[in-house]
Order: sequence, then C-alpha cells, then structure tokens
Amino acid sequence: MLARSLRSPRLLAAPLRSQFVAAAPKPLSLRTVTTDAASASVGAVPSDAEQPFTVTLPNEVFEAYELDAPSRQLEVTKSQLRQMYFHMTSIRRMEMAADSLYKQKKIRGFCHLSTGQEAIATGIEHAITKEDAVITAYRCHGFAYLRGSTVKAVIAELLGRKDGIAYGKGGSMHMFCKGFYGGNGIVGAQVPVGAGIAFAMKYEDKPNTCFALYGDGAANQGQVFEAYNMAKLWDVPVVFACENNKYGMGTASNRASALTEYYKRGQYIPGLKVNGMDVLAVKQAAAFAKEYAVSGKGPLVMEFVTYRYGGHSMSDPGTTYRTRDEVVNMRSTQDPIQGLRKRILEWGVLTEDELKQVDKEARQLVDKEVVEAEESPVPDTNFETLFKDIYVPGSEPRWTRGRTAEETHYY
Ligand SMILES: Cc1ncc(C[n+]2csc(CCOP(=O)(O)OP(=O)(O)O)c2C)c(N)n1
Ligand SMILES: [Mg+2]
Repeated sequence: MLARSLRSPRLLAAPLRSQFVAAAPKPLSLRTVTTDAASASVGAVPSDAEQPFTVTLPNEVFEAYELDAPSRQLEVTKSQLRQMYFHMTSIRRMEMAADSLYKQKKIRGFCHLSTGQEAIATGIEHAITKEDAVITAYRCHGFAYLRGSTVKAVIAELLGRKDGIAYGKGGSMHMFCKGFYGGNGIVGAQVPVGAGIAFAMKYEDKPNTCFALYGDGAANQGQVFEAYNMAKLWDVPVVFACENNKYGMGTASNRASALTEYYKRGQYIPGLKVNGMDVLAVKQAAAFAKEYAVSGKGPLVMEFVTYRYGGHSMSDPGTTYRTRDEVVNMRSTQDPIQGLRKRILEWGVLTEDELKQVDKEARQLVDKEVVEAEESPVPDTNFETLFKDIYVPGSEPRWTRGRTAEETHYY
C-alpha cells in the first residue's frame, strides 16, 4: 500500500520548491498593531520625578485573542521613563560595542545582536520583579544585562574573560544570572524549559511567572506546541512570548509560517499582540501577562511585533533577503528609543539637554565597562577550570566525561 503510493506519479512529481524560489519576495504584510512608538497622550505631568501620572497609549498597541485586551492607560513616573530610556540606550550602546569588538576579531564565534528590539527586554524588566524569571534564545545580551548583570560581565563573556557572566566559558549564547535562565542556542528549546521553570513556581506556591521568549522562526517548532499543551492542562503560570522580528535567519516569517498571527498560535490559550517597538506598551502588556498568569488562569501567548536592524548574526550582512530601504524605513520611523525620546520631550518629562545627559551617561557606562572587560584575564588554562562552574556546588555527578577516557573528570 505504502510502496504503491510512493510510486504514484503525483507523489513523485517535482516538488513545489521551484515555485517558492521563483516567487517574488512578498512585502511585509500590513498589520493592525503598528510599531510606531511615538503617538500617545498624557494628562498633567507633575514636577516631582517620583509622582505617577497617567499615559494613554495609542489605539493600535494591542490586539487580543480570546481575551479582553489590557487597558491602554498606565501610570508612570518621570524617573521610570528616564530609566527606561537609559536602559534601552545602554543596551544599544553595548550591542554596538560588541559589534565593533567582533569586527576587531576580539570576539569570536557566534554573536547575535538585538539592535532594534531593545524595548522588549526593557519593557518586560520594568513590569516584573527579580523573583520572576526570564528565559530566551541566543539574542540574549540585553536581557542578561537588565536581569541583574552588568555591561562588563556581558562584554567580558563575549571576550571569553574571567569576569564574564559565565566566567568566560559560555560566550554569547550562554549567559545566565539569578532569574535569568539563558541564553539558549537550540532554537525553541528554551520554551519547554520556561514552562518547567513556571511549573516549579506554581508547585512551590510562589506568586511569580516565567517569560519564555522565542522567535517567529522558533514558533514553528513542535516542542513549542507540546509546552503549550502541558502548560494549559496544568494552568502553568508561564508567558509564552514570541519576538516577531519578521525574519528567522534569512527567511521572512510569511515564507516560513502558515499563520503569522503568532499570538493566536496557542489556539486554546488566549493571546495578545503588542507593539514591541513601544516600550510602554510592552511594559503594560507584560504587567498584564504576569497578573494573568499568576492569578491562576494559566498560560498566555504573546507576540511582540518588532524588527531586527542588523543581520541574523555577525556573519550575515542582513541585506540579501530584505531591501536596504526596508531597514532604513524601520529605523527612521519606528525606532523604540527615538519613539520614547519623542514622548519624553513632548510631555516635558526631560529637556533636550537632560536627554543628552542620559545619552552621555549610557555612553560613558558602556565605554568604561568595555575597557574593564578587556582588562579582565582569560580563564586559567587547565582541566580543573574546564569542569568547574557547570553544576550548582553540591549537585555535581560523580564524574563528567572529557574527550577521552583519560580526561574523565571526577568531582
Ligand atoms: C533546533 C535548531 N534548528 C536550527 C538552528 C539554526 N538556527 C539558528 S537561529 C535560527 C532562526 C531562528 O529565527 P527566530 O526564531 O525568528 O529568531 P531570531 O533569530 O529572529 O531572533 C535557526 C534556524 C538551531 N540553532 N537550532
Ligand atoms: Mg525572528
């Protein structure tokens, strides 16, 4: 039966690949959730930097699936806005420093930058606490920094130095700190792990959540759906958060995904699409998601609509599968840092000079910590060092294999 069907001329006909190859690249589909971060309104702004005031986000920032969308009104303070601006600017500076060090061949191996996507790490961090958890893929430097690390520890890790966040032994894709579970190179693998972290929180009766971030490419992985299933069955307080930056390596999302509405992918799990270029929308949505998950309603699927300015990794110029115009257009019209800057000025939160001062602080911080990272020594070159820092002290197995039997390390 099977053999006959395999012989059938229809199944052996030329695959459809030629059609895909010949097809002209589709323009980015129009979205109802825009990525314009500027237009929002505000009432009276108090002079006290710590006094909250109300901001109303634009109409299009959220789109909900099987869910009442969060309120578009949120309370912020001047100092929070300043801090968010500082965080996004520092991440961008840090990524630019990594780019430059890579081009000088001081950083080797894999390196994926998040330039353009800074509002997601920043908005989430400003909505959760250090008792909550975050896990993501390899585009992880900004998350590692905001979760509690330093620019120095991130850059030193990239340089393979002792003061790195993983003592110089992990590199770009393997950054961890308290409340941050990496830094994962296997596409999609962090999603079930994130569900497990959130399951542990529920099991231990902790009022916390885990944001499990993944890309639009990773969203097609089978294990993502397995994690959705178990999380819904057990009402696990996990937030599945897709960073839809429109490309998975060199493939546009609409060529790889039969359904590009990633927030509806959970089917039986409610979803929320968010303008991922608007840091206030991200903050508001992340706070809503945490509240939703922790209240016992179970998981939520989020989609942050965003854009990656650079190539997929350092070896990709990022211009062969998309036009330069598209990148220039996104940078000049939807940039998350410029969007917040414009609001801050319009609302009279800070003056132009005060914003320049924040820019300077971010630049000085990154410059200083990059110098310190470069001064950090390389890890000791012995086997002891190689097998250290893999397990939580006290939880080591009896031995770990080396390349050969002679290199087996006994703890
Ligand atoms: C299981 C697995 N398959 C393939 C790869 C190679 N790979 C690395 S990144 C990537 C694309 C992922 O794209 P996306 O999830 O959209 O994340 P982005 O890079 O856009 O942040 C692929 C296919 C991998 N690392 N792991
Ligand atoms: Mg992607």
